[in-house]
Amino acid sequence: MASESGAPKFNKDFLWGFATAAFQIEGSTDVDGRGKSIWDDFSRTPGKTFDGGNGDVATDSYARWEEDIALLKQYGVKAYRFSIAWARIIPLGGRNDPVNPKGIEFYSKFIDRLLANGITPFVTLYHWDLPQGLHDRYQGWLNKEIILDYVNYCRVCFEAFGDRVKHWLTMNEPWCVAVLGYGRGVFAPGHTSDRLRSPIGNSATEPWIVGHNVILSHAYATKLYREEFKPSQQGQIGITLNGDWTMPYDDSPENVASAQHSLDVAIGWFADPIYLGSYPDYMKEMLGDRLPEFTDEELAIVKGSSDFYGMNTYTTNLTKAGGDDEFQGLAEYTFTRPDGTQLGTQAHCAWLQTYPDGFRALLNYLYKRYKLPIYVTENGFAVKGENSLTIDQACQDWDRVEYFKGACEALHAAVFEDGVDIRSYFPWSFLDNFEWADGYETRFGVTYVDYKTQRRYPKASAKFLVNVSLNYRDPLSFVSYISHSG
Ligand code: GBH
Repeated sequence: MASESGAPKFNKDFLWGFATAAFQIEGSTDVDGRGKSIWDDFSRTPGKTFDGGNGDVATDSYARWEEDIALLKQYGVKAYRFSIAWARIIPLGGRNDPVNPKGIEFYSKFIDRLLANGITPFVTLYHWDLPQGLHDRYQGWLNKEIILDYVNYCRVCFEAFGDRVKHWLTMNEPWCVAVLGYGRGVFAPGHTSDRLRSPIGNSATEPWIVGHNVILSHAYATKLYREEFKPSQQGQIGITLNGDWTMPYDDSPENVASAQHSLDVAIGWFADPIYLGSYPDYMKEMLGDRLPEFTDEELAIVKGSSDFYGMNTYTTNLTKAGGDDEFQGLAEYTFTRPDGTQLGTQAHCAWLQTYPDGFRALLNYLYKRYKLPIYVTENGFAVKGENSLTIDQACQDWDRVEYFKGACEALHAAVFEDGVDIRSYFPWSFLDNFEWADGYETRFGVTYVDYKTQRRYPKASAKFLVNVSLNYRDPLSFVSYISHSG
């Protein structure tokens, strides 16, 4: 961001921190009046998670919240991104269902403790844990009804916490909600056309309907916040989208076009209506009348409904035109270059390799296209085979350090060389935790969690990031710190 003297610098309120999500860490699923979420039974169903793991205990953070905050304080973070479990606040989910005072009390004391330790709460209202009650009542995100229930839930949160929370994220990664939950069927509620996987679902229609209802729910919640809460509470509200950089596999015209097509579906599906006011043309062509339409009145509420660009990003894909995957814009992804070399270091998950230049390129693309300050709300790496190592070995997570080293250099270059206005960096994740369909097999934490004892052990990557966060303001010491570590 250009300063008065013209030299780019980090924003004075830049937030360093770590991120988590309620279902991945809290456990205590049947405590203090919490209702069920769609992930409760889904994760308990045989075959839905890689190792059979579920969310019943996770990192036990509902019980160990004080210990967690003490560790965040020890790390010296300026902010912590966490999510609120809708079913703890309104156990059955709906606008006429009772609010649970114990749920309010839990997050309220949590927020107070963060603030008492000088840590800014950065709150996600929805990170995939839909109340089961709403799924049972009317099929959850498939039904427009949900807009009213989601907005009511948000109102309860703004009223209860908005005096202290100044950073709100309405939704985490709508692409994942729609595609993984209702297209591929790998996340709750597991709808898909693949009848070997699920008796219910239509992957050709449902994801587009779900995405549409998520956008509207987000937009109406923002409208509510801006009209009734923002004038007194003075906070910011926006959505956070997943999205990875794409590069054409080679310079054939089809492959060059495919890189933009995949960005149009991975990111533009949500970002274009929210920031620019319409679905991408490529999606309209690809989907025809399967893509729902906004009324003029809705569009007026959707356009401009995010105060900033919330960015979750992990990797870069090489794209080739072809295949039948509409969720990737009819492109195929690979990490193998035409000469047979790999793009970067392979993570534990098949979809993730290290590629810092892609992070920098994506920051630039998003800033140019959507023209808003960017909050990086997730970025991280799972070391291959980490779960089979001893605790000591796992804490020497040099591939993760290498990943964050590259990411911090890219962040630095985007700010100081490219002039991108970036406001936060939240590595994923504070702790190893329940990695959705991967169960506990895949570890993303900068802190190792021994699930037998629930003890936490800082990994080398935590120490690296803590040191970077102490040095980032001065471009020279930042770069020299990064290049002398790891
Ligand atoms: C984030 O999503 C989530 O917000 C977080 O909860 C999670 O723990 C973290 O990542 C680590 O996974 O096409 O089926 O191969 C990351 C975005 C988008 C990454 C979809 C995986 C490919 C899935 N994800 N992507 S698939």
